[in-house]
Amino acid sequence: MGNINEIFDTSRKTLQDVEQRLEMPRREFLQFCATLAVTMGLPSGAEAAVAKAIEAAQRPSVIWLHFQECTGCTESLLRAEHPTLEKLILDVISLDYHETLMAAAGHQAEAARRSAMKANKGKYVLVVEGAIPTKQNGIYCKIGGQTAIEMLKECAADAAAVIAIGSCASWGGMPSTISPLADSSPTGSAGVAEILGKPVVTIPGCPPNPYNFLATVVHFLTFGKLPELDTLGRPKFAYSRLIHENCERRAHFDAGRFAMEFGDPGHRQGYCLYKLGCKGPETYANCSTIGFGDAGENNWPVGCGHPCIGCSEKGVGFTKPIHQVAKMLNVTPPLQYPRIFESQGKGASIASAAAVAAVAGAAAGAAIMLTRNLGLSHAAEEAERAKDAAGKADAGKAEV
Ligand code: FSX
Ligand code: SF4
Ligand code: F3S
Repeated sequence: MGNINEIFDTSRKTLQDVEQRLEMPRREFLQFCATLAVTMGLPSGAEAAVAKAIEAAQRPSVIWLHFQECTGCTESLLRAEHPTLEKLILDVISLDYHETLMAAAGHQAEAARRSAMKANKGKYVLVVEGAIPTKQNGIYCKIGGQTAIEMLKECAADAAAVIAIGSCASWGGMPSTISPLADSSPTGSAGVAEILGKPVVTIPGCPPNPYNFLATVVHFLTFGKLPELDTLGRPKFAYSRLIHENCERRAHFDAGRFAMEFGDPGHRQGYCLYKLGCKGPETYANCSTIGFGDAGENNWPVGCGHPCIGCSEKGVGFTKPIHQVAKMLNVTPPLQYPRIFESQGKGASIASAAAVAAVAGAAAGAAIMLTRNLGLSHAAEEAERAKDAAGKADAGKAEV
């Protein structure tokens, strides 16, 4: 990766300039910088460095490729508001090639890509959206006469950094789904790192949260380097905690209160979706803490009443059946959670098992207890449902 001073002109511009460019009040801009700093897990006060970097950034050239995907990654980036993310991103970066957004088409577009690559050799950021088909030498995705494999390799050769946005580009995602009747996906879809044979930054999710992408780019602008990554290339600030650890329904899980069917009383009261197949317990992402878009609180799959399908986790999303229950990777509730009393739940409470684990550190024992309790709780709820049904039947008879 190049040195920040070589990549960007760090001469200061004023906040007023930014205000005008973004058509955004200064206070809103600074609030936004603070949000990004918090998303990145930076200490308090870091928003000043973020604001300074955005003020001074001389828009690094970005080449954005699209392969096998639905364009949801780009769409989610363009749908965010307050401030409009696209306004900010288009101010912070120079988007020199993006098939969905650019006005140019055909040979003109390909010429623009090549000239941006030549002018910014070694300095541009390559963003890849979509998986890369590998079967039959990659003929299932061709742009301007080149296969996706060829175009990716050509563009990655002189890039300062490569970012795979979305689950498709990160590890194959939805196009890599394998039918039970086959032993590989129809087009042999692969992720960017697999094709390039080297690690890249990955921002998985289908689509990924736009703030995770923007925070990664702004980290690059602020510190001249990428944020700390895990072994799968994911920024640790966004993907180091399980969704289940910070889920708003977690108290219901700990108390053994589960929705058993879509639309049942538990579902309507916001109970935990574990038994409907929620993959939050085995998916690392910050969906439960930052939400999506700006439509208000709880704007994420579980908040809207649908189990997490693990769209950002390789081996879970698009691999496990949606309604199969998740594997529990961690049984201990976060320390900040208030104690849940057994009497609030139905059947034996998971809280008791989790508390044993927290106090005695007996995670293995707690896991056994937890498994038992999930079973007991399920049985208790089934018995309750049977009782309710019998009650309704009796009431029906009485009315006749
Ligand atoms: Fe779609 Fe992106 Fe999913 Fe894939 O997101 S939202 S199919 S991750 O590449 O456009
Ligand atoms: Fe939330 Fe899903 Fe965990 Fe339940 S299982 S607490 S809905 S993440
Ligand atoms: Fe995907 Fe689950 Fe988040 S389905 S968007 S990883 S809540």
